Amino acid sequence: MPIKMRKILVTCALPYANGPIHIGHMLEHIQADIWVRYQRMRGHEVWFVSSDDAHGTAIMLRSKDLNISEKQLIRNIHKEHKTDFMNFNISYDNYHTTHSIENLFLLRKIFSSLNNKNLLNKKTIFQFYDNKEKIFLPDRFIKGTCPICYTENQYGDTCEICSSIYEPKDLINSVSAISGTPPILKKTEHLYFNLPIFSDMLNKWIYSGVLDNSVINKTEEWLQLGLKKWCISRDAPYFGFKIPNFSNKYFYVWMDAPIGYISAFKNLCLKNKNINFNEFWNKNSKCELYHFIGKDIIYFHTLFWPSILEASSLRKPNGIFVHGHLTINGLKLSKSRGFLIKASDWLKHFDSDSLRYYYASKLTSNINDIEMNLDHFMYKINSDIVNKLINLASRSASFINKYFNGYLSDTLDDYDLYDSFVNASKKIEGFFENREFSLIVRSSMKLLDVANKYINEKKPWTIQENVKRNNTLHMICTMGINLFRIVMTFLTPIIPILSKKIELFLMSNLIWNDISKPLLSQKITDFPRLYERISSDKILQLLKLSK
Ligand code: NOT
Ligand code: ZN
Repeated sequence: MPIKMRKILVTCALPYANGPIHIGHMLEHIQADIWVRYQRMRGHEVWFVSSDDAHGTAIMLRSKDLNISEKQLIRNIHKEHKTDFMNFNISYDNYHTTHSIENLFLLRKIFSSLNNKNLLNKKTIFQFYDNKEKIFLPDRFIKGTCPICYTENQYGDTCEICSSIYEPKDLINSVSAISGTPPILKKTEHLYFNLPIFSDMLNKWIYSGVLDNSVINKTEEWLQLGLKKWCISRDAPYFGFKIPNFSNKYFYVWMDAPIGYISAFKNLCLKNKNINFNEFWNKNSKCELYHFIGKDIIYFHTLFWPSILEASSLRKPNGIFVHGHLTINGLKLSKSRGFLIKASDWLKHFDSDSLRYYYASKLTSNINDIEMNLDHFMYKINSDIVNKLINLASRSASFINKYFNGYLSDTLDDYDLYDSFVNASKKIEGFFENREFSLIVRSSMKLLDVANKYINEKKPWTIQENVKRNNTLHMICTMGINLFRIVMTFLTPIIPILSKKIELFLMSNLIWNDISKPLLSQKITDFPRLYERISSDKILQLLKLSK
């Protein structure tokens, strides 16, 4: 049955251009990529974009450390990030940067909308200042003792130990993280966006089916506390875009970062003239827009972002898809504690499909953290991919190639069983749509158990030598290949590289709408070596590298 073609724009949060992509970032890009690949397989028009988040104090300081210009730093990092995403087969249509002409243009446009609607006003405040380095300090660059639990060495906005949120002025014995000297309070003028005016709109919007319940709950808490005006300016020195007619002031990185979603798409439209920018972004757009993000940045996406879009007469997203954070062997990934596995290091030991598969086996639509246990990872890959999936194909293929010249039979041994596999697609489609990837993995493995049991019971290897060329053997093995083909089609968005290899082996593409028709009377190739078992040695090597 033909389904209605949808037009969908999908984004991932923009990684900061101040360090490498690690496998914690990759969780989100893989999650979004699986969803995107599935939608493409269903015949929808999908555009998948992201960008480096190239502005802010952290990037400015990092470039100082490295003794290169900010522009050089973000250029180098952009190249690295693009390579990492390509190597994990994240199928971006465009991976742009917020330090771009499109982003500046859109920022200016949105800024003038906000101005025209009188949504901005200036206010003089006192802010912490590093008098040695001559720089105002973002909350993250003030460190001190938590006023609630008295743990030392905590950030200016939150305590990592007791999770309290406080004002930098409440920190005890605070020092600048840049110079180590105690900060002073200094007067400065800033620009504020009138967020509270959007409270009513937000109070309706969050219940309009765009957020999952857990995300609604978080957002409700903030709304009930009451929204505050949002400061969108920063003092020089800063790396970012300058605010027109406001001397020495820059747009706060969180002002131009979300606009990066639009500008990455704008840049794509410049390269591909068949895409109509306005069709996707006008206020009444019928196209769909989804943002994949981590739970640490819900605030920006459920409060600021819809308000900025509303204020600029642009469309709002149809969904904010939020995931939890990654922990590895029970540990939080953390730069400061030196425990990070870089995406590029992962690939020195394992392939990209293995990580994609493992993440899929854990991903759901909720915001719980995702624990990666490396022994479990090894077990999962060896038992699911090698023992169940590859084994089903290889045992069937060996007979087809040995006795039937590589040709599949012209009928199946058991059409009822075949149909039951085809019918599983309905359930799987729902799981993909709703980002219940762990259920896809689980259902696929159940199907493989059924298929392997079928082969075990038919015992093709015991069929007498003299009847080896008979029809029964031929149909049993063709059945095995066909059941494998269906499950492999379901898994294609998750493990695209293995899937490509399987297409070569089957001499036929894995197409969602083709599974109802079995693959018959056609040639397959010799069964290639498809997958290496994972050994505990490799896990140890990876852990050494990440310390
Ligand atoms: N660079 C940010 C981060 O937390 C994400 C920016 C996402 C873009 O890593 N934003 N919005 N809204
Ligand atoms: Zn604390």
